Amino acid sequence: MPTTMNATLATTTQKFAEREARVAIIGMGYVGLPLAMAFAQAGYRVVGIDVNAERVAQLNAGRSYVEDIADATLSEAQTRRPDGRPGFVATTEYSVLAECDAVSICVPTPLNKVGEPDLSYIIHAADEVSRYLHEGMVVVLESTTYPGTTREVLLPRLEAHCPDWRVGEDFFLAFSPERIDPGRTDWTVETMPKVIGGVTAACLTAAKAFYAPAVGPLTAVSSAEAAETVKLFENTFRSVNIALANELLLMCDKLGLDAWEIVEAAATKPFGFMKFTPGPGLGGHCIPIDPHYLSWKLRTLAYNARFIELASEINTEMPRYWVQKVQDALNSVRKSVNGSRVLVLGVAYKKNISDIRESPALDILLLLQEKGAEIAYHDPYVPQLCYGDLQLDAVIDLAAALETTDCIVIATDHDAYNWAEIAQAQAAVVDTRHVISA
Ligand code: SAJ
Repeated sequence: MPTTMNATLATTTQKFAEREARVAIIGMGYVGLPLAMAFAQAGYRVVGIDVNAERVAQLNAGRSYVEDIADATLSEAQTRRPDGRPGFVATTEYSVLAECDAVSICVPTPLNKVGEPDLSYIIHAADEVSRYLHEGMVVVLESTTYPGTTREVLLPRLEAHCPDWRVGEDFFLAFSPERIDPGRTDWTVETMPKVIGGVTAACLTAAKAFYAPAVGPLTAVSSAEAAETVKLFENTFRSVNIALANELLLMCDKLGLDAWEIVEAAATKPFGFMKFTPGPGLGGHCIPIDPHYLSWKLRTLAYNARFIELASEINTEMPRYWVQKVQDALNSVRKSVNGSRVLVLGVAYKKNISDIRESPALDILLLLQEKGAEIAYHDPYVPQLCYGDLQLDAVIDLAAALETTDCIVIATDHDAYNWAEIAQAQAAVVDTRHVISA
């Protein structure tokens, strides 16, 4: 009945407007915790749900494990509110959802061993939410996923517990992609423009009312599928352009040109160009993964997303390209890789962070190890490597290591490095970031 629907929607939006709402975030990671802090800052009562009891205990003890969230920010969110009600609290208990007016799902969406979407985290969260779904509740999925997930995977699970309820009338469901970039300070969750799309128009209205007080300017799109696709397009754009920069490097090898010189000069064009640089390959938990969610979905629709596949092929080939450069560099001083000491500088997937997920430096180390090199690494942010066959402690005395190694591979251009000092070393240098030869 339209009046019933409007009454439910009106009640829900009113709660957000008056900051009377209690909201939950599932997944206290690098996306969920900053979002929880933004909701608390906006005046909501916030509860963070995570399956990891240790993380929950750390948060409740006022200790943040997310680099972008200071303990002080966490403690501020935890202080008792002006109305005397407790501020942010973390828990492993999903039952708290019974008293929450809204929930954001910020759980991982990795690829499985055969490179297909792994929705197990989303499905677990959806099943828990559905157990506590109640009238007027707003559910927003933030996890990066293929177009259709919100409507085809989440919605049926939410409806399973309340079969006679209707989405957009009795409860509301939307998708809003996360744009958290760990370490970035110029754009934060509170200022970042955010895209949002509802399963129905009423869902969009409810989700916007939920998010508007806490995040940057909202851009509404026509559906949850559109919002899911926006995120994948954003990150596919990066993967394809990074691959183009890497292929420029391969082409410049054949042409006898310096690819970085070409990129820098092209970047002087004040319009119609966006700078990307060649590198060791494609690391991180977003760019190497997200495009495959899009290409996987299109394969189910009998379409081959060729740009995505080609970009992945070129980007994943780069570690092998750079190991060949090591081989060439050692060969030029009549040494073989087998038995030579090779020092890799930087194993994080990009500079000035500690995250090694999908880092191409790890592939370079593994390939060198396979060829018999005596490998070592240094990274001011990563004291120890436990990654499959790579069980290594970082070298401590970099100066000494530089003097005794046969070849240096610059894999991550952390600002902490003194490149002039490194350039003085006797060893051959393979510079995947063009910081020495700059
Ligand atoms: N890379 C290159 N050449 C480039 C740019 C990047 O080789 O020109 C490499 C990086 O070293 C890294 C990988 O590609 O290994 C990914 O780099 P990235 O700059 O895309 O860093 P990410 O993975 O942290 O991407 C995040 C994304 N943020 C979100 O998904 C919310 C991405 O959308 C951002 O644009 C990006 O940060 C950013 O701009 O820093």
